[in-house]
Amino acid sequence: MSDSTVSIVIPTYNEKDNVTALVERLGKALAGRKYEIVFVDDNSKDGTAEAARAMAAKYPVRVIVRTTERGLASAVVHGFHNTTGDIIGVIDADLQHPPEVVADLVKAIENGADLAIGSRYVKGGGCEGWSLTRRIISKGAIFLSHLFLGKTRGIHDPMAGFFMLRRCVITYLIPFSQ
Ligand SMILES: Nc1nc2c(ncn2[C@@H]2O[C@H](COP(=O)(O)OP(=O)(O)OP(=O)(O)O)[C@@H](O)[C@H]2O)c(=O)[nH]1
Ligand SMILES: [Mg+2]
Repeated sequence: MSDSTVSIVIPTYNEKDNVTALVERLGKALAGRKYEIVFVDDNSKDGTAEAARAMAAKYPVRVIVRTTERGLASAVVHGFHNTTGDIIGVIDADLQHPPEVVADLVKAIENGADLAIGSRYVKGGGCEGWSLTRRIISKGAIFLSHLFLGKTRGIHDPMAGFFMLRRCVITYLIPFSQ
């Protein structure tokens, strides 16, 4: 599966200052692989979409701007529908999720996992020196549960999501017919 294409979905709302560094760091993490980066921007007023589009000159970046719908979870699902990769990932744009870890998550999928989840920083803690397994904790899972299991949506959570999965995992859950 090492020849697989990786699609990274990035939901954005007012992230102009972060998208350039994010794409550069993802580009390094995924160097030598086939990949695409799909931004789903909800009509940010700070020029996020333009800054992301500017990266398309040098990186495999596409930018989708939604004007009639808003919201993180639906932006991610919208992104999923606009990917082509066998491995699909989601990362926040605000650099709270280290883009370098994407390489580890891809490897976990290539080594047989259906889903690889990275946690982001924990307040008062930190994850320096932690093993990847230790870092793989609940936040991404909570995000996924909100996405796919409507009844969990009432639970208050920042809805952070940093994960990667095999395409077949979501084709099972979300019909891709559009
Ligand atoms: N398309 C889209 N993206 C969003 C929306 N809200 C947040 N985002 C993006 O989703 C990602 C996560 O949002 P954050 O605001 O960082 O959420 P968080 O990490 O839980 O909260 P903070 O601790 O404040 O950073 C970021 O890339 C945001 O730009 C939205 O309504 N639409
Ligand atoms: Mg954040």
